[in-house]
Amino acid sequence: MREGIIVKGIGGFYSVKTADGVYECRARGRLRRESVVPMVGDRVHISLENGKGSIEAIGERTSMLIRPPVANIDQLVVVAACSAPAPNPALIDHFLIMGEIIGVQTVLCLNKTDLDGDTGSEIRQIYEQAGYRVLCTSAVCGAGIDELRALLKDRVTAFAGNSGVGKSSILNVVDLDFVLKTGEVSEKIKRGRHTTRMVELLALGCGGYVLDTPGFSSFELPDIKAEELELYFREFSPYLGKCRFRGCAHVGEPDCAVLAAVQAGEISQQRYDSYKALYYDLKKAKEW
Ligand SMILES: Nc1nc2c(ncn2[C@@H]2O[C@H](COP(=O)(O)OP(=O)(O)OP(=O)(O)O)[C@@H](O)[C@H]2O)c(=O)[nH]1
Ligand SMILES: [Mg+2]
Ligand SMILES: [Zn+2]
Repeated sequence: MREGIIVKGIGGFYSVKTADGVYECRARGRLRRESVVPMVGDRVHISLENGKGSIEAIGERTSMLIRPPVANIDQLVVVAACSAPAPNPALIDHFLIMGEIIGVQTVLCLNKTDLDGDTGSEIRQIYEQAGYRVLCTSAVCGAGIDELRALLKDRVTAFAGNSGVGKSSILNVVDLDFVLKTGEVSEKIKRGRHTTRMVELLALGCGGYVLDTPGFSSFELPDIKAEELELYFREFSPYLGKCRFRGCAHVGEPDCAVLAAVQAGEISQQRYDSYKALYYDLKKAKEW
């Protein structure tokens, strides 16, 4: 019996990386009968017989993403570009909320600092104030790449962010053995599709794995209640329970502690606006 991690899965075949190489495996009938479907990221035990590998057991999952389907991520890096495409705060917040929901360490990476450093500093300030670690990178001039590599070492990290922000480009400079496809933003918008498609964990030369998640140009709201949303804006936490009304939604009620913090500059106006927009979206989704 060998231990490994599923790095890729296509049509019932799984590539399992073990200490002595990658094996193509199928799931044992027993697993299928128990309707346990192996996922990329699963820690598994495999057996080998006549060169054919079988997944015998799947370890308990510590985290799970549904789209893209991947298990046991221990870190999420949300990538945004300082320019081309312009940063989209609503989308950044959406990905950060996903990180809060699945409960993994989440870091914001502002790429393309070579194009517009000022926008980078502004956004950095907003998200550092909100309590996130922010890295500023450039796949072109190499800024911030050493810091990013240190962050990825020995961890399993998913990269998320809209199409064209440079996820694949950054990974290609983090690990020079990577040859991920990258594309021109304008070309992609024209053809209306993403450069990155397959769900695959890539082993880093320095240790650890990364998942180059395909970009999202539009997104679905996470499956949460509007009333829960306050829990996923981490900088709101010191103020929760301090509003005049129990069950205050922080969208304009009198004596709201969250709104007071916004007015005092302790919570960024942009994050608050993002909260309100998402709150109303979630409310509406529920009514439907
Ligand atoms: N100036 C500059 N351009 C960059 C940088 N990083 C990436 N690019 C360019 O941005 C474009 C998109 O980069 P990709 O790496 O394909 O973006 P992606 O996030 O992987 O996109 P999807 O795979 O579609 O989700 C390419 O033309 C890159 O050369 C950067 O730091 N600075
Ligand atoms: Mg890509
Ligand atoms: Zn309130």
